Amino acid sequence: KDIGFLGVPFAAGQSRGGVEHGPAALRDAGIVQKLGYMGFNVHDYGDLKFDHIFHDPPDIVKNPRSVGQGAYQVSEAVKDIISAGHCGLTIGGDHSLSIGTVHGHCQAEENVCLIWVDAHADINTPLTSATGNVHGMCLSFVVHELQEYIPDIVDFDWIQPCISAKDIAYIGLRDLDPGERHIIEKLGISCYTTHEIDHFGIEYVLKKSIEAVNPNMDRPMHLSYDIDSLDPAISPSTGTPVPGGLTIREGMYIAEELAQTGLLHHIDLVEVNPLIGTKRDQNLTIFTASEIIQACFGKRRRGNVDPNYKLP
Ligand code: DIR
Ligand code: MN
Ligand code: MN
Ligand code: MN
Repeated sequence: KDIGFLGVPFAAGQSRGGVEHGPAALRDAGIVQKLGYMGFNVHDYGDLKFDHIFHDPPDIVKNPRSVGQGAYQVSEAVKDIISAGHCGLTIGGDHSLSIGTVHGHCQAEENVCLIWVDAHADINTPLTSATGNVHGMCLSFVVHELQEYIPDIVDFDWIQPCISAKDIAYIGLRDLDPGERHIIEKLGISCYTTHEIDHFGIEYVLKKSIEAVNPNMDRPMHLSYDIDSLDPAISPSTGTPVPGGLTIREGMYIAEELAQTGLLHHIDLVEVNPLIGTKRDQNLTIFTASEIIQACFGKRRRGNVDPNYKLP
């Protein structure tokens, strides 16, 4: 498959400036070229442009018009990328953009399942959220079982719920709000927190997570990778860091194993904020993100065989 690359310089789903510079930072680090060197044809769809919305007072969520309209643009773009037969790669931007990527992916093909790698569950409803930040609610808008709990919000009316609780597998969670814990429990969503990773090990956790959503390995998979799933020691430049995160080896293992399934049809890499921390923090976070992305597309720590290699 070719890669359809899309930058999403979007920040209205949370309250810290800078996350809109994530796509430029990863482009400057050469991510498009690196995927090219790996042998992929990369179709660069550019970075989305978002109109500044001058009048966007908070409703039950912050920046409702900006997020609602922005996520719609993302959805349309991802629908085109997947419909063109490419494997989608969206670089954020804050995680509210995944309302659009999941929605667009589900418009383009059926039976999508979702692996959500994050410190957070991002499944608050607008009414359970303590912050009003949509990046902590994105899943609630697309999950069928939660629709009766979602109030009307301006510019969110286009969203068609398209995912069921049984289609979601969480990995790496460690900061859950009470409403989120309740939802995960009540809907029976597959959830392996860092506690379970400590207990069982990443190999078991990943195997069980894949089995939970894709037991017959016949469904297209959507991977939503929040950089804050990783430990702040290796990804400090993010808006809501949580201590005790995935090691780089656990993060790489998840990416490498999912790549080997051959079923990843779309990948989000979100919440890199290149304005947070020192220059070292920023470079480290961008490097980590770049390595994770390459691993998601098949780069392996053991090295990849080059069929054209000739011993000198
Ligand atoms: C918190 C934090 N649960 C909220 N969520 C974050 O705002 O709903 N998500 N940081 O990425
Ligand atoms: Mn092509
Ligand atoms: Mn997230
Ligand atoms: Mn997060």
